[in-house]
Amino acid sequence: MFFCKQSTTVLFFVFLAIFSQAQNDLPVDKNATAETIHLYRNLKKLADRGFMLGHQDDLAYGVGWKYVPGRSDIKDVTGDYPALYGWELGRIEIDHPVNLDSVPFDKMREFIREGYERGGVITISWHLNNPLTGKTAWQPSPGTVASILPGGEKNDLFKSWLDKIATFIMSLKGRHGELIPVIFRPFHELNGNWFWWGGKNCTPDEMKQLYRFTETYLRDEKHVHNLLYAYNTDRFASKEDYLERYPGDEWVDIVGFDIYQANNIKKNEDFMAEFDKTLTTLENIATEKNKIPALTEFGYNGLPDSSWWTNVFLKTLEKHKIAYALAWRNSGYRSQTQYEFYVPYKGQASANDFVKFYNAKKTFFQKDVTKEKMYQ
Ligand code: BMA
Repeated sequence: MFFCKQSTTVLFFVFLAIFSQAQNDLPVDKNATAETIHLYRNLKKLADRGFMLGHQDDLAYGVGWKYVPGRSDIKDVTGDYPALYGWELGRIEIDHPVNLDSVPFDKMREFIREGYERGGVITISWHLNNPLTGKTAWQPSPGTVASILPGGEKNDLFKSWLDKIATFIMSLKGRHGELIPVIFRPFHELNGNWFWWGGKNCTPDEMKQLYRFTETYLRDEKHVHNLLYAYNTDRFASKEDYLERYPGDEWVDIVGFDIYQANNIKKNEDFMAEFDKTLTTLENIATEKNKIPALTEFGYNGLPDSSWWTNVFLKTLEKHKIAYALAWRNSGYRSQTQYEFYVPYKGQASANDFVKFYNAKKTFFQKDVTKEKMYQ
């Protein structure tokens, strides 16, 4: 009897400890809104069972169509929407009414609300112009990052750009007036050399400072509390390589990377080996740091391999634990040889296989994620 009582007491404290640990597991913004905290915790739980499939600009356009209410290439193929919606804020900083991929910001706000109301999750990237030169994100210039840090000649300009980001993010509201949580992934692919903020275009320390400055400014000056922050590299070689520009555990909720397969079916094996290795490293980092692992962008442009979804992508991913995978945009055909799409449209070579991928146990699309109630 005595033993029973004792073990019941022990069990009680074990449960209490587990419960309070879960309750203490907060995003890096300790004042995040209730919905944002729920999203953070639910993303972690979901990753134990599978991953959400996302698509950039899914509701805005697809291959051969633009702005058809309710349409989505993923829905045309599977009958269901993606679970995650990617959107892009490039050019909001220069007060353009449309982003760099021609999506009007007013329409984007409506699409974001639509996806959220269906229970979907929102992630946002920002290919912001070069603040030092006024050129695009892809035109680096020495000293750009240093120029926007405090004390730099463009710090005020950069802050005015962040003001615009804050205004947009805080204009995203659900039916009850609540702020819509957003996974923000600023300065993505930050180990590559193609963006002004990336790779050799600044020092690791400058990047860390920029990440922390951006977050502090949005959170503490602008009082934005509906963001989860994703740290987002491109492909990487090792844990050290991945963490070279990492701003620190207190600045990051989600750890992710972007990866694209080169257009060559014969290269499937090479891609799978690299993808597998990179995912393992990412998972180890996420576990060690108690962060959410994610595939922040992926794609195989043109999808020439009819069984790529199950034979290459899912085959590799199902061995791993990530919360979501975001496919890049379906901007369509510019000519027969110039095209850009990363999910199939109706009739495309990989469409049947994508339906198999949709039906797989580990993949979450809109109907699955609605049931998950990510914001409660
Ligand atoms: C790139 C391409 C471009 C696009 C940019 C920003 O990968 O899709 O066409 O402008 O992303 O969204």
